[in-house]
Amino acid sequence: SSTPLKVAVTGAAGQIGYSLLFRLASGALGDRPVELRLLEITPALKALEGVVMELDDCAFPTLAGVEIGDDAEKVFDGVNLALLVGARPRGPGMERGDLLEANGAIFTAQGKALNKVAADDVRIGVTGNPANTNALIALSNAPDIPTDRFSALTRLDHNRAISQLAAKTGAPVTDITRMTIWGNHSATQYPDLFHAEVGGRNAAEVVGDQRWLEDDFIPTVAKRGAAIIEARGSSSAASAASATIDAARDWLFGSAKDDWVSMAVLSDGSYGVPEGIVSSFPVTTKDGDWEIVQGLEIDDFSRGRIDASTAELSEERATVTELGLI
Ligand code: NAX
Repeated sequence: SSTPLKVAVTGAAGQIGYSLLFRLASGALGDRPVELRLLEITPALKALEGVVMELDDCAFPTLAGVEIGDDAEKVFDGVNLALLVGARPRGPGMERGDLLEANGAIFTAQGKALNKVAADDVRIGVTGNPANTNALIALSNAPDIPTDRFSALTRLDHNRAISQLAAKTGAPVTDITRMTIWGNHSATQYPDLFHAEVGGRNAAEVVGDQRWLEDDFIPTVAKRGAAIIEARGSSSAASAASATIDAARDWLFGSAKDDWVSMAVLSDGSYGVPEGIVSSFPVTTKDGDWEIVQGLEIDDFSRGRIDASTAELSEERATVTELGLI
């Protein structure tokens, strides 16, 4: 269809936005023209105008239009895809509860606005941290939008895990399939090599080194964000934008045959993950829908790791429930 896909991006004047917008505008989601709807807080609108000047200057053939604003109900009007990137970073002296509360205000308002004005086919991806619980807050405040239209980003963790496994085994990234991130997009996340494959062979067996898996692979993937801040002096932005695009593209157009992706979605109780939290699972996607991959065997090691991360999500859920955000 040549009607533009209306894509909202929040936090559009931020670091991730600076990479994400140019990819979206240049056709990362396909040949269909894209209309960008960019939401920022009022003090960032001037900077955002500068970014829009640069978007104009790229003369992208697939960019059908750009609108910016600080009013979610206007910006989200009729959007087919909403990428919620903007969030309140953790400031000095802020406790975890303070962070959940500050973001709660953002994601309750944005959930309500999407509920009111988004297109019937809207898909909503949350990148802004704490992403899983922000997605839970947004979906809880959008009662007319089916809950399966919301997901939180664990694709960056997924891609990081693929890259680490490829480096360890000497295989190209294209040979790595069936990677899974379970749980929270946080240091407790569990990147699972027991179901992943390298050239069709079980990854844990190919690696053959439980110590590397526990002491090297899992912490490297889980703490990669901190390592990038340490090296670069600011947090991962281009890779986060790239993962946000990968996640949206696969959601809308489908995951590869015989493979799956990681997405944080509202748990239906699969694999003993408590219902009512937004947790990362292995999922296949097709035509804008996702399904949790069923029937994987979970050994004791994986069980412990999954339970630890989902317990953290249950605690976050309890906190935002107490705060009256969901
Ligand atoms: P920046 O601080 O550069 O940009 C965030 C932008 O959001 C700012 O321009 C700010 O004005 C805007 N904003 C704040 N409140 C808003 C609101 N209510 N409505 C609209 N815009 C609002 O952060 P950046 O590096 O771009 O990261 C954005 C978010 O992604 C952060 O929460 C970050 O923690 C999170 N990340 C999530 C990742 C993931 O894998 N899920 C990885 C990368 C990143 O750390």
